[in-house]
Amino acid sequence: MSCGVPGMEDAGCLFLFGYNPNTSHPIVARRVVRAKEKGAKIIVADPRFIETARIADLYLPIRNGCNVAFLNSFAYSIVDQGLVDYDFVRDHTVGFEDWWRTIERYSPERTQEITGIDPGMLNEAARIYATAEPSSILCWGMGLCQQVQNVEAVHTCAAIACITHQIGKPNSGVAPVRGQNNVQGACDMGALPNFFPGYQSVLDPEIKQKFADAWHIPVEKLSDHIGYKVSDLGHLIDDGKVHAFVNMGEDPLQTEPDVIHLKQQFSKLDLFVCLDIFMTQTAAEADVVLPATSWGEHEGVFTACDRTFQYFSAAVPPKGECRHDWEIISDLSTRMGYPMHYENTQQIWDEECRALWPAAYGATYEKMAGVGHAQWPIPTLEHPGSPDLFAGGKFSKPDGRARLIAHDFALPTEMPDEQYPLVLCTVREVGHYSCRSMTGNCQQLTDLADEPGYAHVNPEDAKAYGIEHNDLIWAYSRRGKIITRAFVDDRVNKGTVYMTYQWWIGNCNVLTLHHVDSKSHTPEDKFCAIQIERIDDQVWAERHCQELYMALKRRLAQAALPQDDPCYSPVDDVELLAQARADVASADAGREPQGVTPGA
Ligand SMILES: Nc1nc2c(c(=O)[nH]1)N[C@H]1C(S)=C(S)[C@@H](COP(=O)(O)OP(=O)(O)OC[C@H]3O[C@@H](n4cnc5c(=O)[nH]c(N)nc54)[C@H](O)[C@@H]3O)O[C@H]1N2
Ligand SMILES: Nc1nc2c(c(=O)[nH]1)N[C@H]1C(S)=C(S)[C@@H](COP(=O)(O)OP(=O)(O)OC[C@H]3O[C@@H](n4cnc5c(=O)[nH]c(N)nc54)[C@H](O)[C@@H]3O)O[C@H]1N2
Ligand SMILES: [Mo]
Repeated sequence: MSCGVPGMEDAGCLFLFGYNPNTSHPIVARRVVRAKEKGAKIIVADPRFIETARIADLYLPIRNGCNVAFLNSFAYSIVDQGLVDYDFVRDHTVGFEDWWRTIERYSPERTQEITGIDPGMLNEAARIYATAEPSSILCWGMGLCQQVQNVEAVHTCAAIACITHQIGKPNSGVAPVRGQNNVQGACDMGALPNFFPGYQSVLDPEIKQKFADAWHIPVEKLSDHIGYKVSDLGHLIDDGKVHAFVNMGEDPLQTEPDVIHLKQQFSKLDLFVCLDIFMTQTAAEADVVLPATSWGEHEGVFTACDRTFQYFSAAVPPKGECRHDWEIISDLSTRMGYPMHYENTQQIWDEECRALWPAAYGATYEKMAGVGHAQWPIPTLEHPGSPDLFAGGKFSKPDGRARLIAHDFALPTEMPDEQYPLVLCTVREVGHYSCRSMTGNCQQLTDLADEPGYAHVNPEDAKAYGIEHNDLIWAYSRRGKIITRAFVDDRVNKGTVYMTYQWWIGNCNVLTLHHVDSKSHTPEDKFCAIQIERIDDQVWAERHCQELYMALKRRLAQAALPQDDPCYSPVDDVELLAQARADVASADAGREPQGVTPGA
């Protein structure tokens, strides 16, 4: 983010593009409400009428999968209405003429058929955004990122901020609001295939030498190529390029697209190791599971989405065999031939981060003590930290100028057709978290909403398919078929079904397409083609869901037991399902099965 989260309150306009903070980031959502209270204009562009749309000054019901067409028109409208800050463009950017040669083909009238947005409304949004005082912030989330044209859309958002000079001054600019509490931190610390900590290229000879010296190894020991991305793992196993996989704090068999296929690919691994705090569906397939400590049992530093480092401390000591992730990594490294010894996290922070990344040097544990924090760039011990990344319009290219880059619009990869006439868009809901290992094992939260989860369907679509609220339905795509529960919802647009990706039984990632964009290799989770169908025998369907759920829980419980435990009995999925079926039948004897209570 070019700005800080607290400063969002003081912007004159917040434009939320494919981002649903009320559900995904309640702390940011609070800032949006405060900004509104202080007089900011709120614009929302989302195919769903999300909660923030209720307080928006302008809600743009954009169609699914057309972001680049929309953003190009938004940029066109800014130029067309004479809202460009040409002085800023001249002094701080490069490439305006070339950029305009693409953008000039996207008048709002021409894109209306693609985006569904009325040109008058689009012009008004562009005017509010470009003229807002003292600043505007363009926030985006997964509605932009999990699309085949995600990098293209980011380029256009950045260009829009530059041509209007809504960047490079306090509380302005671009806010890609990172997903989890420490996604930004994982990237900062070099958990990326192309960077060492601090976004320092793994291919730059000088940087390699610096890291080799710090790690006391010859520079030739450092790899001379960029690593692999997790979204490519399946093909890489198929191609014989990956034989072993150490998976740390992810549940790819729940959260990657096209999971049935991925599971087959994982079965070909020679060695599969998982570090997790729960027995997930992925961990259940592993050869070795290394139990890690949870957030309440360890301490360290997170980076928030706005580049703020925050220290957090442990509340309770680790239990049983659990060990800190950093200790497990150190031991793995030592046993693989590179001895790694750290006393504590502060030593790791000082030696691996502050000493090697100049922009983090001033972020000491002392500064972060208590509720303290440090926002990078923070190059010296005296530096106060930098809420505004591009202050004064100085950008990170060698010449200090931003590059304006435009792209033509392209359609999503799998468009609906006669056989699969609906779009599946996968999103989040407030009561459950990602793979659900954490929230799904919490009774209060499963009481709110539980398996098989929900598919949100527009009332007109529901009527056309003969589906009523709470009916169990089939949903299928070219990849697979699942059972789920219909949630008839007038906040979602006609023609698109919305599912959240955390349900184990109604798992939308059985349906999603494994297609990644060419630059960042992010899966196109927001768009694929599906079909739905009401299940005739609802009594059977309710029972079937309970059986599947019970069998899965048993399988995971078994997988968590050591093989010498008296309760351990290796059984296959077919046997487990038969057992679960018998249990559900006996529990049901003499009464009608109860449906799962839908969430509020
Ligand atoms: N409760 C809860 N909170 C979470 C999570 C969770 O699982 N549960 N997950 C965390 C993670 S990992 C992340 S990354 C963040 C993500 O948080 P968000 O970025 O808010 O993620 P989503 O809800 O997936 O998508 C945002 C919005 O994009 C819209 N959208 C879909 N398609 C399009 C499109 O074509 N164009 C536009 N303009 N919009 C579109 C959707 O309708 C949705 O409202 O949330 C984090 N917070
Ligand atoms: N269809 C669809 N799929 C999606 C998305 C979507 O919008 N639609 N969103 C994608 C996005 S943005 C994301 S970020 C991913 C998230 O996907 P995942 O990263 O797979 O999901 P999480 O629930 O975040 O997984 C965290 C895992 O880490 C474990 N864990 C928690 N704390 C610790 C710890 O301290 N140490 C260790 N070792 N383990 C720990 C948890 O038990 C859990 O199993 O899902 C992606 N998948
Ligand atoms: Mo995420």
